[in-house]
Amino acid sequence: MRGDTDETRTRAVSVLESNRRDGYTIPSATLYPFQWNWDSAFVAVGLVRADPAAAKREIRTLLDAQWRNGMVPQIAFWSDAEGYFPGPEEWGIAADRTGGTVRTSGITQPPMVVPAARHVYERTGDESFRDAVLPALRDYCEWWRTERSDDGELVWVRHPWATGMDDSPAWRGPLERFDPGDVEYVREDRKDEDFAAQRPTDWDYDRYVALVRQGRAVDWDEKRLREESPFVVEDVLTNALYVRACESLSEMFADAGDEEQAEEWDAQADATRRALRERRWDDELGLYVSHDLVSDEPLSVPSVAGLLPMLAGVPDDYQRERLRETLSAFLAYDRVVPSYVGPDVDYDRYWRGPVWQNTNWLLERGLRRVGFDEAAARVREDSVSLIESEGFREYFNPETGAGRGSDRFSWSAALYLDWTA
Ligand code: 9YW
Repeated sequence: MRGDTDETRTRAVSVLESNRRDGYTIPSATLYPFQWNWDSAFVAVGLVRADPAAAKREIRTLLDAQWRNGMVPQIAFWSDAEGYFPGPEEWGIAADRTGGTVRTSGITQPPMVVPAARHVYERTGDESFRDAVLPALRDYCEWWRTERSDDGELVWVRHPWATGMDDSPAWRGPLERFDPGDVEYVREDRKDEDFAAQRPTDWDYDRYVALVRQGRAVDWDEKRLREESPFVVEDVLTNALYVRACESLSEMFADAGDEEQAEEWDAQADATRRALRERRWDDELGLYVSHDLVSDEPLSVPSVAGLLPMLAGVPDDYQRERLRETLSAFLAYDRVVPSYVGPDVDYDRYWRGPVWQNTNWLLERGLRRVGFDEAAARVREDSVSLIESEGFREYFNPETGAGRGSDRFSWSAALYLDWTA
C-alpha cells in the first residue's frame, strides 16, 4: 500500500508543479486560472511537506495582494488569463486599493491564510518567514474586527463567494429575498453539459453577479454595502476560521516574544469563540448555524460548516454530546463527509452535497480537538481513499465515491500530501 501512496504523492507534487505560476499556485488549470485566497492557504499546508520554499512563497505572494485597508482578497489577478468570469474589469477595483501591486476581486475568503502561515512556520522553523508575514496577518485580523464586525466578536461577509461555499443551501433564504433584475453576462465555468449539472445554477449565478455589480456601483464602499446589501451574513465557517486565525496569530506573537500582541489576539479568539457558543448554536439541528444580519434570522441548515466550530474549540460539554449525535447523519455515507445533508441535497452539485477535501481536512482537525478520534480517523481514511481511487478531483459524490468537478485540483493534491505524510 505504501508503494501506491508514494506513487500518488509523486503525482500530487507534479499536479502542484504544473499548476504553479510565478510565486503562486492556481486552483485548477481548466477552471480557475488566478490565485485564490484560501486555495493558496490549503496549498501551502500541503506543499510545505514537499517544497517548503514554495510553500512560504505561496503565502507571501498572497499577502502581496493585500489591500491597504488590510483585506486579503479572494482573487489576485497576477496575470492575464482566459476562461474565468468575473475578471478584473467586472470587479472594477481601483488599483490604489492594493497600493498598485495587482488587480483583485472585491471580496475576501475565510481567513485560512493565518493558520496556514502558522503551519508553515511550525514545519520550517523559519523565524524570518514568521517575522515577515506577521504584520500583514495582524492587519488582516484587525481588518475583520474593525471593518467586518458589528459587535467586535462575530464577523460578517457580503457575498456567497466570500464564504468559499458558494451555493450552500444556507444562502438560499437571503438570496431569495432579492431580485437580481436582468443581469447579462456569460458564464465561463461550465465546460460541458455533464459539468454544468455539477456547478451552481443560473439562479445562483445571477445573484452572485448582481452582488458584484452592486458593489462596483458604490465603489465598494463598506459602510454603504453594510447598510444596502441584501446579503450580509455571519458565516459560521468564516467565524470558526477567524477564531483559528486569532489563535494562530497569538501563538506566533508569543513565539516572537511580543506578549502584548499575543494576549490581545488570544482575547479576540476567546470573544469570537464564546459568541459562537452562546449565539450561533441551533439545538434542534445539533450544530452551529450562520446568521442573516439583514433579516436578523438564523440560517438553520445542516451544513458541514456547522460542525467546524469544533476546530475552534467552541463546544461546551452539552454541545459536544449533541454534536456526537449530529455527526452520525454526516457519517452515514459510503464516503464522507458530505457538505450538506438536508432536504434537496444534490450529491453531484458543488456545495449542495458533495465531499470536499478542504472541509474534510478542517473537520478532521476539529474532531481531534474535541476528542472524537474515531470519527477523525474515518474522515482521513475516506479522504485518502477517494483520491487514490478517483484522482485529485475537485469534489466527490458521497454515495458512490465518484470524482466530480475539475481534475488535477490543487488543494486536493496538497492536502493529500499532508494526509499521507
Ligand atoms: C469562484 C477556487 C474557488 C474556491 C471556492 C469554490 C469556488 C468559485 O472555487 O468558488 O468562482 O470563486 O467554491 O471555495 O476557493 O477553487
